[in-house]
Amino acid sequence: MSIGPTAPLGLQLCPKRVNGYQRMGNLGKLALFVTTGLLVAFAPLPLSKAPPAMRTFQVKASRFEFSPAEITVNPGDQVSIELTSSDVVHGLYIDGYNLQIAADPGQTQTLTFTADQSGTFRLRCSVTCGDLHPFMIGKLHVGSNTLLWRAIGLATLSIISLLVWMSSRDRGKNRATPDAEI
Ligand SMILES: [Cu+2]
Repeated sequence: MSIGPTAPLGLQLCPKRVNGYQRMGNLGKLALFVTTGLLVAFAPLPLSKAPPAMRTFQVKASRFEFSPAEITVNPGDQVSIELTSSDVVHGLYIDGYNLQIAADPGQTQTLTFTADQSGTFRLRCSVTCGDLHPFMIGKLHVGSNTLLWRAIGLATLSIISLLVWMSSRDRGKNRATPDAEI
C-alpha cells in the first residue's frame, strides 16, 4: 500500500488511520493463526481411519542392529515379522506385547500378531550377542504418530506467527521514525 505524496488528494490517510488499519490487520492475522492452530491441534486426520491389513516385514538382525530398526503399522493390522540373523543367534522381543522369537544364524523365524495396542513399543534383542547387545534396539509404532505431527505443526505455526509479528513491529517502527524527525 503506497501512502504519501504520490497518493491522489483525498485518498491520503493520516498516520492515526494507518495505525488503525495496521491494528485491524494484526487482529486478522491473530484470528487466522488461532484458527489454524486449533485446526492443527484438533482436526481429525484421515490417516487414522485406515482399514486393518496384513503386513509383512523382513527384519535382518546382525551385531548390533535390526534392519529396518523401525516398523510402523496401523492399529488392528495383522503383522508378520520375518526375523533373519546374518551372524550369531539373535532374538526379537517386543516390549508391551511381550512377544519373542529367536533366529539361528542364517535362519528365519516368523512372529505373527495383531497390533491391538496403539503406541510406540521398543524392540530388543533377547539373546546376548556381544558387548553392544543392550544397544540392539528398534521401535514398533502402532498408529500414525499424530501427537508428534500436531506438536510439530503447532511449533512451526508459533515460529511463523512470531516472525510475522516481529516484521510488522519493525515496519511500524520504520514508519514512525520519519514522523518523529519532522
Ligand atoms: Cu543380538
